[in-house]
Amino acid sequence: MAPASMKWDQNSLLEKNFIRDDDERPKVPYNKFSNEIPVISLEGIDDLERRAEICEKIVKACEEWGMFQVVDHGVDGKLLSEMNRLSREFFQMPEEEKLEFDMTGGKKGGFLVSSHLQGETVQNWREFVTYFSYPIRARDYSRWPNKPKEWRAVTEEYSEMLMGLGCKLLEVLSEAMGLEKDALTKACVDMDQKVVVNYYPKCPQPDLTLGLKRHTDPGTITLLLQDQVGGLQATRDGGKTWITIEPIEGAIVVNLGDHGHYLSNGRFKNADHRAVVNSTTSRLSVATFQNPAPEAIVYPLKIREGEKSIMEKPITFMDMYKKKMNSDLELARLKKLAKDKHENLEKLKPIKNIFV
Ligand SMILES: O=C(O)CCC(=O)C(=O)O
Repeated sequence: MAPASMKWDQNSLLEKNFIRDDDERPKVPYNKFSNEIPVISLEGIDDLERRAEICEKIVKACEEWGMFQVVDHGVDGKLLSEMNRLSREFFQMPEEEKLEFDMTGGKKGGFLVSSHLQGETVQNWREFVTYFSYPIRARDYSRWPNKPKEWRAVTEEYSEMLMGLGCKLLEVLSEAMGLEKDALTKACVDMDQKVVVNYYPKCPQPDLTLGLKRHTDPGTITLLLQDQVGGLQATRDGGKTWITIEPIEGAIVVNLGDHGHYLSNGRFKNADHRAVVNSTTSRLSVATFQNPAPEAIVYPLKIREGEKSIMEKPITFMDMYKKKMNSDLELARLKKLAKDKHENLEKLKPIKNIFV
C-alpha cells in the first residue's frame, strides 16, 4: 500500500507533520532571485592563461559561499534536457509503478517519499529517487529504475559526464591549495557517486514547510541540475538570511560539502542550503554527490602558515558521516522535546489560573 504521504494534498491545509517551526520557515520567495552566487564559464579551462582566471573566480566563490554555477562546462545541453525530461516522466508515473522501486527497509537505492531519515520529526515536502553510480564495480542495477524506457541509458551517460566535471573542478581546487592536481581526488581514494533526483510537488501552504530542510552535504563536491522554477536557497550567516539561486538554462550549480571543507582546513565553505516549495508549480532537481570512499581518511591536506587544524584528529569518511547523521537527529530530537515541553506548559496555564 502507498504511504499516506504520497497523496500530496495540494488543495487543503498542510498536515501537521510537514509544518516547520517559525525559525525554519522560508521568508524569501522561491522566485525572488539573487545574483550573489557567481556564474562562471569554464570555457578554455585547459588553456593556461584562461585557467588562472577561472581558478581565481572558483576559489573566491568557494571561500565566500562554497557555491557557484558553471556554464560552458562541457556537458551536452541535450543530455541535461533529457535527464530533466525523463526524471519528470518518472515522477508522473502512477504510484504503483514508482513503488516498484520502493527503497524503504534500508535498500540501497530506489524511490522514496519525504524524508528517509528515521527519527526525523518534520517531513520534507518531496519525493525522490536515488541510485549509486560509482564505483562502477559496486553498481546494483536492480536498484536503478528501468522506467521510463530510456532512463537507464541516459542516467549512465549523465553519471559519467558529471563524474568528469566533478574531478575537473577538484583539480582546480587542489591547485589553488598549492597541491598536485589530483590531490583532492586521491584523498577520496576511489570516488563514490550517488545521484538523487528530487521532485517537489505543488504545495498548498509553502510558507509553512520546506522541500528539503537546511543542510550541508557530507561529501566532497555536489553538482546540481535544477529546472527553471526556482527553490534552491543558500545562507552564509547561519540561517539568519537566505538568498534564492537563479535557475539558468544549461547551468550546473556546484556546492562544496563537509569533506571538501575539512580537506581545505575550512578555507572553502561547505555550502549551507535548503529547498523551498511553492503553490503554483512542482519542481525538479538532480543532485550528483561526489563522495570519498567510506574508508578514506578525512583530515586537512594543507594547513596554511599561522593556521591550526580545524580537526582534532583524522577519521574515516564513514565515521564522519555517521557522526553527522547522529548529531542532526539528536538536534532534531532535542528541538522537538523543547517544543513539546513548551506546548505542555501552555496547556497547563488555564488550569493554574483556577487556583490563583
Ligand atoms: O533541490 C534542491 O535545489 C536542493 C537539493 C539538495 O540540496 C540535495 O538533494 O541535497
